[in-house]
Amino acid sequence: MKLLVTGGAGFIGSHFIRQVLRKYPSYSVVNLDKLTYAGNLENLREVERDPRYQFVHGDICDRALVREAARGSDAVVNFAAESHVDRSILGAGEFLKTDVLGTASLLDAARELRIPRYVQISTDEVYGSVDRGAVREEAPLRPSNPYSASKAAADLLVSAYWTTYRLPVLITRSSNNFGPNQYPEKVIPLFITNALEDRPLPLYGDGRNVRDWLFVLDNCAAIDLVLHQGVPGEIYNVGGDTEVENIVLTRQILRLLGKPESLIQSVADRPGHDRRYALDCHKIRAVGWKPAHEFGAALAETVRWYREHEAWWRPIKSGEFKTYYGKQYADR
Ligand code: NAD
Ligand code: TDX
Repeated sequence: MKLLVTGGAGFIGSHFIRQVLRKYPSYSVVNLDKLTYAGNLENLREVERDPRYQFVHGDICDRALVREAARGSDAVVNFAAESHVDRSILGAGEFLKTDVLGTASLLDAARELRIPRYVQISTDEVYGSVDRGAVREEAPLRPSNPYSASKAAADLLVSAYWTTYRLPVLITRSSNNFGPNQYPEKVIPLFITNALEDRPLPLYGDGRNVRDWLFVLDNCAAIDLVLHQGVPGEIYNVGGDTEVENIVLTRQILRLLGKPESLIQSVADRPGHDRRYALDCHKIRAVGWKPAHEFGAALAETVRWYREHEAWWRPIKSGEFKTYYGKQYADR
């Protein structure tokens, strides 16, 4: 099988590429990535000399390039996105371009080239905040912030290409991923690396918002399953079955690092902050997937990885990164 993976230099995409090349000796992967601030070819060192792997530097909005990169592919797996909620609150422009128009460009290429499978990597955030219970795939989309609105728009477009053209599309909507190689703007790597530097951990609002945590390798296994066994036109929720309040998560990280709770700094809440996400995952469980990693052990492994890979995250947390947080968040 020949795969076109987009956004493969980011957090989840790079794990997915490494997992696929390890598991399927006969597969090849073309990775099309723009290398935005979140893209990092360090994440792909393990495979960069593998003759089955090819990197193409470019934008999924570039329709001519996408068509060239996709030619001959058996499937497209689209991870490429602007992915951070706080950045989308500062400005939605890039989110609309990449998440919506970029998805449209990939769908048109898949349609034109008659690619037999298209997998869209989406998120639990498209359902908006879930007060009680858990949402199924048919639930209405009620995104709360520009990021989730752009992802919801992309999902609707993907589904429309099934309804209108019978393009064989599949969508996965996962809960919050964590693990090695996650850009340290997301809460778990931000808090681990801040704590390692004895810097404050900026906890939004009352710290009681709930996220359902999923280890990145479990998400990659779910995407693999949907790619191979999913039913075209269908959407699959992928949750970690581990709901944790942010304050509990924060204390757990500090405990793992042996750092004091005095590092916790309450800051103003994120505007439009979703209180809770919760997915009903019966559908993908019926296909044969469930998370294989226990949250506590996976969090400890993640903490260990950041402790042992300062050379990966220290350069990221200097320069532009510092300015971004210094100006926009820590000091507000
Ligand atoms: P990430 O921000 O770490 O990586 C995104 C990648 O996409 C980067 O390599 C970046 O360079 C690339 N990219 C951005 N714009 C591009 C463009 N226009 N053309 C080509 N490449 C471009 O993101 P992630 O956390 O790995 O998330 C991957 C996907 O999974 C996203 O679609 C995201 O919405 C979704 N998702 C993420 C989570 C999570 O918790 N991280 C949860 C659910 C869904
Ligand atoms: O500094 C912080 N302080 C804080 O309290 C940050 C960055 C976050 N938080 C809170 C906000 C959320 O309740 O932690 C929680 C998690 O925040 P993020 O890591 O920014 O993730 P979230 O907003 O939940 O979105 C994530 O999950 C769904 C990913 O970034 C998305 O790409 C994915 O679609």
